[in-house]
Amino acid sequence: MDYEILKPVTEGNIVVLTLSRPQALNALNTRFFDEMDNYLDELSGDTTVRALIITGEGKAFVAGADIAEMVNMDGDQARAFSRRGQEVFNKIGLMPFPVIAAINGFALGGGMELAMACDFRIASAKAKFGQPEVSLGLIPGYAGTQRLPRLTNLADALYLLTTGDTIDAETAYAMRLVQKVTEPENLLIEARRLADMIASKGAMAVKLVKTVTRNGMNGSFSDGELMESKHFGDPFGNEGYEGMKAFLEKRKPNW
Ligand code: CO8
Repeated sequence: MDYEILKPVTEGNIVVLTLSRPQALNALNTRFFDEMDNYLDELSGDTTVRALIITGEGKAFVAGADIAEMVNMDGDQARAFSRRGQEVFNKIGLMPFPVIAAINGFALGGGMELAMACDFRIASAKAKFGQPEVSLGLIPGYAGTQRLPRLTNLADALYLLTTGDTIDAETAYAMRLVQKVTEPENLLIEARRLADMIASKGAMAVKLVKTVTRNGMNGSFSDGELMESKHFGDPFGNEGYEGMKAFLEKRKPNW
């Protein structure tokens, strides 16, 4: 597939994916979801990749779903567009390596939902966050109502969802919506630092720990424990032996 909106650049074992539709502040349209769906499938099979950083070109990370496209939809089309977006964003959680949102500017509506679907959020001090759907007479459709209270808390989530208020990066940090706030010029450096730190660890262990932790959040504690024990055995006999042997031999692991 030819990509019009996605601009991926591979830097060693890290991919920086820039969403590039700056004339519409990177608003999410059908074309974006088709490209992202395809690209995530492509990337999940690439064993050389150890982390994905998603950022936006221009003054926005993403200013939401494409209002010009949505205005022509009926209820059923809107439901299908919502479901499609949820499916594509869920793929981010299934990627076998961490996905980091490097939020350079506006992350509104669907843009904040995209950021929340990632594993980590690093924000430029210039970033702005909000779920302004109610200002349009709408509600979020890409799981914002579900992820926001899980990442923050019920009252902060309901505040953002019912007022449509826009908050700055420091407020988002205080709500635990973002993990770090940086000067704009350091945004990609910090995202890269986090990606490199994770990329230096065992690939299989990182994949397993992401899967077990994410899946565990959706079930009971005891089911999560069982899943953890089951996967604890997986790295034995390969990557785990190398990591443990390296420790005992006082050397760096050769993954
Ligand atoms: N959709 C389409 N076009 C957009 C969007 C958008 N979400 N946001 C900005 N644009 C376009 C503008 O229309 C404008 O186009 P043009 O130059 O042709 O007039 C261009 O981008 C630049 O935008 P502005 O001139 O408005 O830039 P400003 O710096 O003045 O303002 C803002 C920046 C504050 C970000 C402003 O653009 C804004 O408020 N945008 C809309 C934000 C918003 O409401 N987002 C939520 C959308 S709804 C949503 O995301 C629901 C998700 C779930 C959908 C479920 C499926 C049904």
